Amino acid sequence: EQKQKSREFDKLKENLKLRFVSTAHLMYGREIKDLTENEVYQTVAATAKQFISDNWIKTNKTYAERQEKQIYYFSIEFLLGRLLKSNLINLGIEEAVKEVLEDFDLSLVKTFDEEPDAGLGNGGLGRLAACFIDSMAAHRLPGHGCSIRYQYGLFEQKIIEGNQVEIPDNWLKNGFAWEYRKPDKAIDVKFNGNAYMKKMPDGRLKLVYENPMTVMAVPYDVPIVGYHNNTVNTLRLWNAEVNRDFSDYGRLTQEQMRQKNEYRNFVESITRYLYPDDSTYDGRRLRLIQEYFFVSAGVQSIVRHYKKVGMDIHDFAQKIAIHINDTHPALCVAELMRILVDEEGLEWNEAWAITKNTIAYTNHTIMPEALEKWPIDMFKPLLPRIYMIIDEINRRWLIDVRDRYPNNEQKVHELSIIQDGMVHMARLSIVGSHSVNGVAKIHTDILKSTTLHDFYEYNPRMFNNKTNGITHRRWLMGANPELSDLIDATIGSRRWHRHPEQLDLLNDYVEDKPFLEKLGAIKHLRKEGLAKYVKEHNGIDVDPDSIFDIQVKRIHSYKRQLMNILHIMYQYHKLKTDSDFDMLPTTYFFGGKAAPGYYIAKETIRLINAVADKVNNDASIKGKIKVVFIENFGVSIGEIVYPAADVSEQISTASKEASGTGNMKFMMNGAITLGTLDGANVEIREAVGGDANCVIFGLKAEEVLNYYATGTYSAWDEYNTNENVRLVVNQLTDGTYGNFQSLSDYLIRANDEFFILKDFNAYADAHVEIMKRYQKRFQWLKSSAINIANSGVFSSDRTIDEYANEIWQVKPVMIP
Ligand code: 26R
Repeated sequence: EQKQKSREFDKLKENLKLRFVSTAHLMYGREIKDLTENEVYQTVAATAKQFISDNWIKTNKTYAERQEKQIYYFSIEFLLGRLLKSNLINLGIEEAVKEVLEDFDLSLVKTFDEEPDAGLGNGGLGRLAACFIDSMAAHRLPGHGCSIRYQYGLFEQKIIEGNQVEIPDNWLKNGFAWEYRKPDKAIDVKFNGNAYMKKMPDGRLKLVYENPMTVMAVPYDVPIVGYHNNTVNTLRLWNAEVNRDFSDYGRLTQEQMRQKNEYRNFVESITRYLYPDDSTYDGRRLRLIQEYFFVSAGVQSIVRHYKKVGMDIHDFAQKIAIHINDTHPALCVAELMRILVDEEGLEWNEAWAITKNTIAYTNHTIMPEALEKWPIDMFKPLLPRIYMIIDEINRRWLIDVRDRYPNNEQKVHELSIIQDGMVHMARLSIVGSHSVNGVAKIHTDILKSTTLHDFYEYNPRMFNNKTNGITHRRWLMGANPELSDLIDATIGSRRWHRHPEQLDLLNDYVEDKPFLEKLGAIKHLRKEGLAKYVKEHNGIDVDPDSIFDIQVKRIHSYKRQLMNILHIMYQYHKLKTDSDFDMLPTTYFFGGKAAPGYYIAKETIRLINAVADKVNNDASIKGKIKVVFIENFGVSIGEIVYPAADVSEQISTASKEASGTGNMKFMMNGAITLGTLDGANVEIREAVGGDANCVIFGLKAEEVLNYYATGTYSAWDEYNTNENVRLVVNQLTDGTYGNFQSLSDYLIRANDEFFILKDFNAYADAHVEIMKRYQKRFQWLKSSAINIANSGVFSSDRTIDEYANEIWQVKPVMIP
């Protein structure tokens, strides 16, 4: 059998080699040895595509012929990162490609680095969408993504003199190797103009939509490759382009020319930029235009394809599931109604039943500033027909509400989709769907009891939880191949690659000394790797024998990077002034982008760099503390960072982090969580068997919510009664690190919205606990192993199975 396998492998290599050479000839007219590194990358990608396309065609054919139910996951962000390595892993040809390249004296790892990240997302929400499409394909589910082809992804972050500077992310400059433009599948999307109902001679009302502005949506399809299973699904990214008849320039007046240019500028602006805010609504109309643009194009193309394969519009909800990732695609509700009523001629009631049964909604945040609402004054002129439909949806909905709660206008106020001059997108999403879910148990509970309480009371049965997950193929097998190999060898099986819950077989080895030694050695190796990266990119020397304590995520007040750096200031002060104080050498890493207009977040970055500058250059502390800000954190840098962590900082104010997914990436790579009882941390603690294998501290969600409700927290009192807090807050303005009046004011004058001062001592104690544990090497490694062994439930494969069974009602489809 072994022989047979190696013969097949040699055949595969031979095949790859031939294709590799001929692809280089075809694309560049050159020999392999004369290709630039980027051309090598493009050639390898194009070679891989040849292995993908047969299965892509077969997959689409199977779905269409068998009229299988399809899932469409609408998300305004897909944070894919690089695709070459994950595609090779999923195709099962990574090793063969590596060896073929070696035969040409080329390195596959170097080739991977040539690929720019597809950074079409801000953070957690966008990365979740990317993990989900990977898992849907892995589980043979007919699930596709729908989004926008931004010309510029999330900005590139540079740190200049300690400050964040934003550079446009021109990720398409060398082309995107994985996309297929499909101009013949373009769709018209209409904005502006006048919409009204006109009475016809026979007395019936007919819709009139005059003078709309039409934008052409052109799809770019990206194949999403299943893991060793022939399934290739589609991520469809829409690009905005000028109308088909645009280049007709015959005989135009000056005014017509001007209008034409204005139109072109407008169209080209629609898909130019990804919005770089991770939580604050800045009221920009272009965002709403983006939302309707990709929703309308996406839903129209679904219906068109649905009819083309010969299915009956009345069965739509049995054959199609549309999932909306947060409220950004909420207009799916109104757009599907528009198509069913205006274009397919269905009665309102039937169209409404189909719409509700088709659509499901996930909420990702309780942060009030992130709950989308649009002023009617902006909405109605831009989307006149869609506004009419939402108005009608709301009129009918409020009849039900008043029926249910007679004489209770308070309820009407809370539940109305259109209220106080605003269109509320979360309310539209809930009313127009059959399922609402949160992304971790505690988050779902908070939605039910506070944020969405009135909707929960109205219809409790539609609320459910789906705890997030991450793809273990990228975040363990891809990012940490040494650990992956060790797991295979230890449990003597690779079944966990396909069934990640079987990682729990490792539980039998968590006290096995030789295994733990190897685990420790791999962690050390990965720490050396990160140290090397930091040396190259930051010029800072860090010691791989120090504790690697890491917080990487978007910079946001509620995530409390500020608490982390204040605590480092405290430790540094103790080292300098208290001869009884000692600590284990620790390297603190930070990474993450701040929204360009988010002043406090940017000041936090500036403080981290000011502290780094002082502490890293103070020889008197003998390297006990190092602080590193990793520039431009994103998916690919994450693949270097997560495997190198000893300690995973998950310190959001309890109740605020809906789930977190970085916490899962760290855990799966053997880091110990230092965190609050927030988001999925709660379930991580459960999974590792409680406090022995993670360190939990701080206020509970209930306490936090209680403080908000009663308004009884005083940062000023905390400052006056807590000397540690007083010390570090004073240092913000006394010149120790420069002037950070901004942050001092944020904490004291603005009353420390996220309880940094309140949780400060508990956080310091948690660090003491971490150091105590780290000194017992065997115990520490055992904890690390227990974290890995119990991380299987946080694979997005598990999450996706739950969505498939409990929300979408879809089954896997075998592709021959
Ligand atoms: C309205 C608009 C400006 C906007 C608001 C909020 C755009 C983007 C967001 C980002 C939010 C929705 C987000 O990313 N939430 C994160 O979702 C992750 C995946 O579920 C969670 O793990 C994470 O806790 C949550 O903050």
